[in-house]
Amino acid sequence: MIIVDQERCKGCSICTKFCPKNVIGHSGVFNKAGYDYVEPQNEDCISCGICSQVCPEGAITVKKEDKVVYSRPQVLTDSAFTYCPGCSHGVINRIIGEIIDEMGLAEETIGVTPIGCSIFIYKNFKVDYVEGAHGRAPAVATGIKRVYPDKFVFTYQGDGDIGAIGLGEAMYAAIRDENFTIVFVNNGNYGMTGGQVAPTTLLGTVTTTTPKGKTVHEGYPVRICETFATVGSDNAYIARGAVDTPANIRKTKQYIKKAFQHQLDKKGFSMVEVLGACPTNWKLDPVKALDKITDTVIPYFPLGEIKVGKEA
Ligand SMILES: Cc1ncc(C[n+]2csc(CCOP(=O)(O)OP(=O)(O)O)c2C)c(N)n1
Repeated sequence: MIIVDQERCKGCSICTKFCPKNVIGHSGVFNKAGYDYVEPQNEDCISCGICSQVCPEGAITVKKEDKVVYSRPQVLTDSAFTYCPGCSHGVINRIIGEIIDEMGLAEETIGVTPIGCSIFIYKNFKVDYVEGAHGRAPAVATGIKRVYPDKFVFTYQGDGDIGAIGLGEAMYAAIRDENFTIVFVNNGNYGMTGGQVAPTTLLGTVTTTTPKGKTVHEGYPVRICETFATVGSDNAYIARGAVDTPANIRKTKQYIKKAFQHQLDKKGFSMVEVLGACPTNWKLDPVKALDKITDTVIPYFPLGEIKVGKEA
């Protein structure tokens, strides 16, 4: 059985796409924020938990008889996410929350954000956060981790942040084999500022700064993980996941967990890229935006572990 937090739901329809039993549908009722929230339409739920795994708002609790199969991670605050409907930042925040709960890291964690939609993570977690300037999170994280080597430190960044203005800071953290973890979200554009072209934007893509489509004039799309894999320690951990399907969400969670463990084992630099959707700036509904990741983005940015340290 599923319980939907009606006030958290933003009606993005991603749960309805993936429910294997077609249990979930729109209620036709609008919550206080103005969204037509979803609710169960029949009794066919098999408590598989997929709806809650794909929900970008952490709005669905799944129970089997009296047992909770899935619920919102404990480390998340009660406040609703402020991302746009269907934004992948929500799913990625939730996965990180699940891992922090499972690994018991809440008390030890210091998160570092730069500027971009990634910044909102600090409102969503009951852990310590420090905010750096745009692109500078890896420099700030370097200082924190060197002073507090036993704290668990991770940065949470955007693709514009890590691939353009902050490329030097991030790459030098890898070159110096700093013992913290970078998680960055590749949504193919500068999300917060309205969808400008980013280093990861695919050729031909129309953005607010490439109205005729991106060309090599703005640069070939950068495969950040592969580039970083050429520098630094042979023992670094670098992987790329995506959140377009339940299977890929689960795989991405494994990569991030592995990266976090790499840091806890003091093995040096770790980084996970997550391919996500920005439905608002892509001008697609949330379900079609996920299809775009599957059909167009993943073929250019292959998923998997890109650098697995010899001792990993
Ligand atoms: C030094 C500096 N330059 C530019 C900006 C404006 N700015 C704020 S967010 C942002 C884009 C962030 O894009 P990205 O890193 O891809 O993250 P997203 O918002 O897509 O998650 C820019 C350019 C700024 N805040 N500071």
